[in-house]
Amino acid sequence: MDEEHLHDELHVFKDRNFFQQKLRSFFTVYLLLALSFLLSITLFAVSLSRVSALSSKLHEVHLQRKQNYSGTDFLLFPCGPGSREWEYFDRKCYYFSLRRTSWHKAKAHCEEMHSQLAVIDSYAKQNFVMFRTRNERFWIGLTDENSEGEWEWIDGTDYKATFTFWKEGEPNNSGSNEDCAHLWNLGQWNDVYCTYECFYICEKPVPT
Ligand SMILES: [Ca+2]
Ligand SMILES: [Ca+2]
Repeated sequence: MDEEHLHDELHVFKDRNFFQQKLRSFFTVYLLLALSFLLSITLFAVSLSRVSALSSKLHEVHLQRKQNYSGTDFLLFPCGPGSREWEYFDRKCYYFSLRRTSWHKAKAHCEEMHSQLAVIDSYAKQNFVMFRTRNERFWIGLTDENSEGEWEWIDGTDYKATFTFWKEGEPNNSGSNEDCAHLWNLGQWNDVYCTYECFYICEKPVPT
């Protein structure tokens, strides 16, 4: 082997060596990239499963709370935890207004709240409302606007067949203009003109 040939051989060997080194470093970079890709995929999958586990846990808690409402919360707030101004009595919910208004506006306001002016059809109910109203005047759902002297409960309850609690001498249709009933002194009923402004009682069934 002459010197020139040896030199050439050395050169080729150097080139090959350089090429192999380059290849190795490329391979390392690709391996690292692939590894980091795998790692991110794994992390993503783990976090996704954690999020879904958390959301199903939340759903469970929400369901439990809903079920609890029919238990303890129902005993504490039978008229609904979101409507604490409603008071429970004998399977119904009652609202005692804080503002005075006419009978017709009171009727409309009760209807807006998916209820009606109270129909006092028993002594037990009368006892409940008169204890609560304490001599203040409160409209009830009783009127003789349609026909003078023919009293009618707004829900169609038969007036003649049910309990009444008129004050002595009432209803007297004073001034020929008293067509709406309210609770008066000691919770006794009085007829007064319908544009008179007083408090009012709304009632509705217990929400299911
Ligand atoms: Ca009248
Ligand atoms: Ca009267």
